[in-house]
Amino acid sequence: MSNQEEINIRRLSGNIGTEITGVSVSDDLTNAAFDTLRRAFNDHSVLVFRNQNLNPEELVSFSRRFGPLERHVLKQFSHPDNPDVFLISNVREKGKPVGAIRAGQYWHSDCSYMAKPTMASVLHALEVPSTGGDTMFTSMAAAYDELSESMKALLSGLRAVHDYTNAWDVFFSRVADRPPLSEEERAKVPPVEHPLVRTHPDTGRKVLFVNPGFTRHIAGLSESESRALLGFLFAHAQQPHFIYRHRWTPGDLVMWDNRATWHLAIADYDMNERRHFHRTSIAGDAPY
Ligand SMILES: O=C(O)CCC(=O)C(=O)O
Repeated sequence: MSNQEEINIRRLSGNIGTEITGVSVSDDLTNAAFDTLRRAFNDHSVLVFRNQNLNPEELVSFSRRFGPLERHVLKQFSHPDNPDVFLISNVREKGKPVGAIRAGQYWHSDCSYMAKPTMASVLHALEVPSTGGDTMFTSMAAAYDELSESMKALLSGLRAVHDYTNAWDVFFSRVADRPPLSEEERAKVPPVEHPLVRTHPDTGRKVLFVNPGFTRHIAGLSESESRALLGFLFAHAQQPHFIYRHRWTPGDLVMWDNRATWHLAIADYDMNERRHFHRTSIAGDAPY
């Protein structure tokens, strides 16, 4: 049993991320301990736990404390024994990838292309390359806060279109190992519109809610206006002082708030070395 008194919280950078020690997430967490984690999650957007020895069921039951889970549209990459666990992996068996290969090698917020985007994602590292393969996280709440009042006024009330197939246009079309979505998969993820600035339902903070991976354009603007404004916002949010960069060790468990962050998996490792992760996704609400 992990309880509240043992939990230590250490911030990892000025605007985002905190490391939690004194908790084994496979334990039966007391309500008070869980409340401490939830508060840290809302305050810092990214939680890092080290040395977590978890099987898929334990990962699922920890994740469920935060809310109901959802399953990814790419069903073929579910864990064979537990469909709530999604495999992020470059491992191949009989020539075929066992998990989503090159997942998230571009800035994005998970499933922003759904009417109710994923609230949080939990990623557990099982095998990591000897060098590289870090994941970066950026705070979209801090990025919003730093905009001028005039820019905030311009953005207020705008809506943006998010589309999963945009990731193929901006990224996957350049790599050989991720086939396009099937017609059936496409039909499950039609483009959706969300407010460009959303209010975080738990903290009340305003957050920029567009991302390079899945945001196609800003509704009501011309193509060139939309490109220019998104280009500015994308560059703004990638400034180093908004970012925490996580260097993985096997056993790390990192969870992030997709309502308030983007992340990017850095593709600088030797693809012959195994990088194999388990992920769960906690369902979210429609942004407002
Ligand atoms: O592999 C990673 O580091 C992150 C993958 C990713 O983008 C995701 O799980 O959403």
